[in-house]
This record gives sequence, C-alpha cells and structure tokens, in this order.
Amino acid sequence: MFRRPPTIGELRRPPQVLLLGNHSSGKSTFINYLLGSDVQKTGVAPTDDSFTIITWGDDRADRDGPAVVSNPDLPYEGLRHFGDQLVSHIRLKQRPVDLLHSVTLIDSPGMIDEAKPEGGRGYDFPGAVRWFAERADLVVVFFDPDKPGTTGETLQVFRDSLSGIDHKLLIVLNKMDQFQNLHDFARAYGALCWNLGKITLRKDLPLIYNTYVPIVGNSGSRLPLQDFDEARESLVDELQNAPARRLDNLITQMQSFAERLRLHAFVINNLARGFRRVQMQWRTAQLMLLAAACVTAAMAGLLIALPGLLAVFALLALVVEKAVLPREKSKRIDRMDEAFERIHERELLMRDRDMDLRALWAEVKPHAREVAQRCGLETFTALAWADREKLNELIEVEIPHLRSELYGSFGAPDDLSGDAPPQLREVPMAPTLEADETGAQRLAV
Ligand SMILES: Nc1nc2c(ncn2[C@@H]2O[C@H](COP(=O)(O)OP(=O)(O)O)[C@@H](O)[C@H]2O)c(=O)[nH]1
Ligand SMILES: [Mg+2]
Repeated sequence: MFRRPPTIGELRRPPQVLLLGNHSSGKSTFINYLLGSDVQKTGVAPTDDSFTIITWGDDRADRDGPAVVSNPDLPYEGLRHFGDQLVSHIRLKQRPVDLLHSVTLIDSPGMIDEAKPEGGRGYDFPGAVRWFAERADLVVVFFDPDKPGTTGETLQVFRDSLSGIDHKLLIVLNKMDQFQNLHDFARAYGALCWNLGKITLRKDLPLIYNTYVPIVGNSGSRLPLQDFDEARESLVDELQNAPARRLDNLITQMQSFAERLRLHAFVINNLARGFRRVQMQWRTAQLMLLAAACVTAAMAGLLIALPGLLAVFALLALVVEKAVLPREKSKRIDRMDEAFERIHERELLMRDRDMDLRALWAEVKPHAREVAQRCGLETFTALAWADREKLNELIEVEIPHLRSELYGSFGAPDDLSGDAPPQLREVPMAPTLEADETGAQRLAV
C-alpha cells in the first residue's frame, strides 16, 4: 500500500535532460546546436507550445502524444493523468544522432510572463513540468537578456515545480552575444541574480552559465566571447554527464523510497500489532466470561437459563465488534505520532538525525494514515522479522554499497553527489550571495 511499483518503461527510461525557459530564450536553438541539425523549429514568435521528447532511433520518426503515452515501453504513461489537453501537446522525435544514445532531451513550451491561474493552457502546466523535472536527471533553465526577470509563469514553475530538486538544476543566461557593452551585461546579470535570490531561498546562488549559441546571423558582440564559449563547453559536458547522474539519481531515489517505506511499514505494523492485541484481549475476555457463566449455570442447575445467557453474550460480542473495537482503532490511528516516537525513540535523541527523521515522517504520515484508515488495521499481517531485516539491510548496507560501486566506476564523486548541488567546474563570473544581518541578500561578485 506504500506506492505502486515502477512500470517497465519507467525502469528502462534513458537519462533525460529537461530544458525550460521563457519562450524565445533559445532552448530549441541550443538543442539544434547540440544535435547538429534543425530538429526543432526556432523563432522569436512563440511558435512551439509542446513538450517535445527527442530521443534516439535508427530511423527518423515523429510520434504524437496519444501514441507516446499509450506505449508501455516508453516511460510517459503517467502523463495521461494530466488529461487530453496535455497529451495533445506532447511530441516524440526519434533521430539517429549519437548524443541521443546517451541522453534524451525534452524541449518545453516557452514560459509566458502572465501565468493564468485558471489554466490558460488548458492543462496543469506547473504539474506537468514537475512530472518531467522529477524524472529528469538534469533540468536546464534558460533566461535571455530580454527577460532576465522571473515573473509570471517562471516564478510559479520555480515555486511549484522545481522546489526540492535544486541539485539537478542548471541556470543559463543565454544570448550573451547580444550585449554590446559590459554595462548592459551587468544589468541583465544583476537582475537575474536578484530575482533568483528571491525565489530560490538559498543562501548561495546557483551557478549561472553565461553563454550563447553561435548561429549564423548573430549580431557580433563587442564583448570578448571566449569566456562564454568556455561556459557553453562546460554546459555541454554536464549534459553528456547525464548517464552518470542518472545512476546517481536512481540510487538517491531508491534510498529515499526505501527510507519512506521503512517508516510507513514500521508505524503501520506497530499500530496493527497493538490493535490485534487489544482485539485478542477482548475476545479472550468474552470467551472466558461466557465459559464461566455457563459452568456456574450448570453447577447451579440452571441449564434452562443457558439460551438467555448465550443471547446476552452474543449481544455483548456485537457491541464489542461494532462499537468498542472501531473506536479503539481510530484512537490508535489518531495517535500515529506516538507510535512513530516510540519506534524511533533512540534515533530521535541523536541531534543530527532528529530533524531528518521528523521531516521524513511529516511526508510519510498523511498517506500512511489514509492507508490505515481505509484498509483497517486488522487487515495487516504482522511484519516478519526477516522482512524487517531485509529492509534495514537494504538501507544501511546495500544501497550505500551501490553508491560506492558507482563512484568506483566513474571516479568522480564530487560531480555525482545526489544531496549537494554538483560542484561545477570553473565557469567565469560565478557570484556568491551572502546573507547580511537583516537577512537580505547581498551580491558579492
Ligand atoms: N543572438 C542570439 N540569438 C539567439 C541565441 N539563441 C537563440 N537565438 C535566437 O532567438 C530566437 C528564439 O530562439 P528559440 O530557440 O526558438 O527559443 P525557444 O522559444 O526558447 O525555443 C531565434 O530567433 C534564435 O535564432 C543566441 O545565443 N544568440
Ligand atoms: Mg522552442
């Protein structure tokens, strides 16, 4: 009852990179640059309002949304829940390009400044972005000099779709070649930092890749472009590193599922055990009382009263089953927090573990509660000792072992850490933000 197991398509999904950004910030142009061909349409007008999945295939092939979400071999079945409107805005393009062997790119509809709460797009856009972002190994957000601010839909997406996945996020300030002087650049860069500082609520600002895509007809900036070229190379490196990130993300995800599952199972098991004990006590007490009454009646020669006695006990049993036990059950479910505290008594005393565990419990509790209420505590069989040990071993030995094997084979733990934002290589002009006493953020370049 914890969650449904992943589908075959989900398990087999290739490493994915999601590209987000305002319309005309250069997402599609960047994709074409990566693939070395005009796979995506580009242009200043908001021409493309679809999520386009660009993946490897022997032959060139394009498929529409309904064919994509109904194919169990593809990891996109889950998108059906967002409704036909979204499905009709999904495309899949297969291209025989080498890069796509190792990574699938997902181009997205450009974000618009005015987010219409009533759903101007006809589907839950932030929800769909969240769905893709959770399954992506890297999320690249593009900004351009015209709109370095984070207003409207961008703000909504950062708040609703990208929270909690900071470690996968790369920020790009694109079209650097459009700046004619340093002053314009500084203003756009400053505006972007300022806005990001407001929405990411992090003390340190994520690293920003200042870059551009060399395309025919670029106006020719008067700024030296070498640094921006290097930033682009770093960005491409990060994208090519997606398969290693994919493995790391899978392990992180497995760890997080396993820890949640352990909490869920242990607490429900504890409540169910307590409830079964009480149920047993009540039933034993009734039986003993009945037996005692029967014996007394027989000894006193009042066998004639037996049917009456049996009727009284049947009534008593009915009251216990229909009123006493259900009340006991909901009382126990209401005291779920106490069960959690009891089971983790020792761990909760450890200072650094305490907060993590409570945060995890806050996430797990609503669903665990719903499961306990809907299924009824009596339906859960006792958690076997061997299963309990298996779960513990998975979390404490096997998953950490997998991670160290991964680091062993890729040899770059710094770049692969699932918890911390990846330490990106030297890219020019990365600022840090320091919080001063008033809590405001000050830019220290
Ligand atoms: N000067 C310049 N123009 C760019 C750059 N990247 C994209 N463009 C142009 O910006 C416009 C919008 O690009 P597009 O890739 O369609 O943006 P999207 O809406 O984010 O997919 C197109 O006319 C591109 O030629 C860049 O790095 N520099
Ligand atoms: Mg586009």
